[in-house]
Amino acid sequence: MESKVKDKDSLLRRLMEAGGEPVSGQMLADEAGVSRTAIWKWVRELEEEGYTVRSVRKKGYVLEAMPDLLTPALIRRHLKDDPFVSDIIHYESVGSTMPIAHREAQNGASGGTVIVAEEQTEGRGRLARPWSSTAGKGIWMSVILKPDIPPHRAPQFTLIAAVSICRAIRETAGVEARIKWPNDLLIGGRKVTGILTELQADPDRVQAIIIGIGINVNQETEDFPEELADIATSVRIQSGHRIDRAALAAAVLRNIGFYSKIYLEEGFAPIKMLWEENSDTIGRKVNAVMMRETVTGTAIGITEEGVLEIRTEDGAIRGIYSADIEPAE
Ligand code: BT5
Repeated sequence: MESKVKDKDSLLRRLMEAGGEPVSGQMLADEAGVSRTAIWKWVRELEEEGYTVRSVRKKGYVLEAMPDLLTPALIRRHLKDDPFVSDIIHYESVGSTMPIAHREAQNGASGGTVIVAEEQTEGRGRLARPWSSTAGKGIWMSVILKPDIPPHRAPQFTLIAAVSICRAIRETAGVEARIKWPNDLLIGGRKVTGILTELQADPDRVQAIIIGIGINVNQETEDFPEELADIATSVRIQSGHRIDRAALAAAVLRNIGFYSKIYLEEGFAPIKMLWEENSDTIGRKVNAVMMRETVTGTAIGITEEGVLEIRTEDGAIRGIYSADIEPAE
């Protein structure tokens, strides 16, 4: 069904739905119950937001080009009727999307709320490590989930997110990312995505899970700061073409919705299987570097709890809850 025009955003949706065909200004005005001048003003506002709208004499308005932004309208265009995303809150520039998502979750935002920014000035990884979030080049977002699960199952959502992002990158860009336990995605051995899962919980119940997702999308090599030059990559560098960030963000969200549902209905087994299939860690000899010790051995799998299992030289199996994984010689 066509969107009914009542304001600037619904006008935009209507022009998008027209798929390049002109839509008459008079018809839009009648439908919205406003003057043709009011429609023209909304068109001007859209142009200020970066849309190109052509006015074809006697025929009406045609949407010719869309800006490269992660606004709700541009992401939703690719989500269609997908039920997972309840709200998208878009910022031009923020310190980090994480504290904003925590605040929204506490203030009653529902599961499926997404905070997304074009730029982060204080993006962060685990242990407060910095996360480079160049303006307009990546997807920097936090997804709020409110599943009814006990807190010890929350880390599994990092794995759900990893599987979802792999599939989204494959669908959108046609390249294969591999998962490096627990929270990195690599392409060609370089980091393309980092995931940061945080929790609001009572002792026995999760209040909210915040999944922070950073995906390098359209950076060129020279866009990365020097310290990342040898370790980071982007989907664009690896696929050889520019990527529609809004389409990729939508694919990530759709897949997170899809796999969360499978997980909540069928348990962790299907996720574990997909995760192991996409894993860069399983079967490799690794050093798991932790605060107090380093465990060396072969990564043999993950447990139901998302714990990495390593078989050490003496044949013992060690469960690793949190570590940085390096290749071992
Ligand atoms: C992570 O931490 O990989 C989690 C990153 C999560 C970022 C998202 S963006 C949206 C949301 N808002 C935030 O503020 N954060 C989340 P960790 O495993 O600790 O890795 C951090 C390390 O990755 C750094 O120490 C750098 O070595 C490297 N790094 C930093 N920026 C990078 C980038 N853009 N691409 C690849 N590697 C990067």
